[in-house]
Amino acid sequence: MKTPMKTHHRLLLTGAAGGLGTALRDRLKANCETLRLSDKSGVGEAQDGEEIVLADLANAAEVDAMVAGVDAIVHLGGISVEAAFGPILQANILGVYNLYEAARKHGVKRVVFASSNHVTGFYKQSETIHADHPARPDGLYGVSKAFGEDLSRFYFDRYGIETACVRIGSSFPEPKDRRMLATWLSFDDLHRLISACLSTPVLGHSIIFGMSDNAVTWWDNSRARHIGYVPQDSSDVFREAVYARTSAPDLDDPAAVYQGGAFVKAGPF
Ligand code: NAI
Ligand code: 15L
Repeated sequence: MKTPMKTHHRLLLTGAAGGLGTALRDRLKANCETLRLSDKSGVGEAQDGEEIVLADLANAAEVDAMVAGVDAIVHLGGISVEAAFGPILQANILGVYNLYEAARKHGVKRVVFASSNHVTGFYKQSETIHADHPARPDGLYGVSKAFGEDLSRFYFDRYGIETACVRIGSSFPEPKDRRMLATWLSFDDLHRLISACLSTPVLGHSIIFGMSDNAVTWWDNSRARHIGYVPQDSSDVFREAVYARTSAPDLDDPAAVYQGGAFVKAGPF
């Protein structure tokens, strides 16, 4: 992969101990002089080019210290699946507010926010949607990501903090089922997408669906061409293997009808 530009001196990665944080940890060092890693715990020792500032996103003072001195933020931290409202409120709603307040106070002007396809999970798998379609969250998790998208728009309009809301599809080593043939985002493409968000001259407040160059797709990224993201991977190479190990979808099952898959019937917790 072409080496990305070191566009930032000190870049903050939240959720660094999670699945995507772990996948991006080495990759993002190419984008900055120093990568600041944060999570509640579990990031291990700092390696070359890294520093660690642990923080609970729900704790405003800890988040303030986590953000102080960075030039840009890749915000992955938070609850990443459907869950009870209490933890979602703390990590995703209060957490994203604390993050933007700290960014405002410390003059951070660019954020890449890990939003989710579950902001629009109640559109059907037979529909193609783009960034201007209204949110149709498929659960409290999706609602919390929609809140993050709206909050970041407010901080752009009022304070000029640019944000890319990346509605990540399914970012795993391989697509796990037939739905993920449409939603899959390779780790390398995720890094390409974040690099594009960090380096594009004018980001503004943008919504982009995080997907690889999959033949089957429900999402149209034509409103985000200014970001300059060009995916280079595709789920298509996994299609035969996925079909061989999975059965045809039951079209009476909401998980097969809606884009959010099983999330549309998860909970209540
Ligand atoms: P993950 O659950 O593996 O990682 C999330 C990290 O956030 C964890 O390390 C956790 O400790 C941390 N975290 C949770 N609550 C926290 C708090 N209160 N304070 C500080 N840290 C906290 O999730 P994954 O898969 O790595 O996803 C990363 C981000 O991308 C999440 O925001 C998720 O919603 C989003 N996303 C991921 C997708 C995927 O396919 N992996 C799809 C769509 C969105
Ligand atoms: C998400 O938002 C989740 O974080 C991830 O675990 C996947 O389940 C993904 O969506 C998906 O829709 O496949």
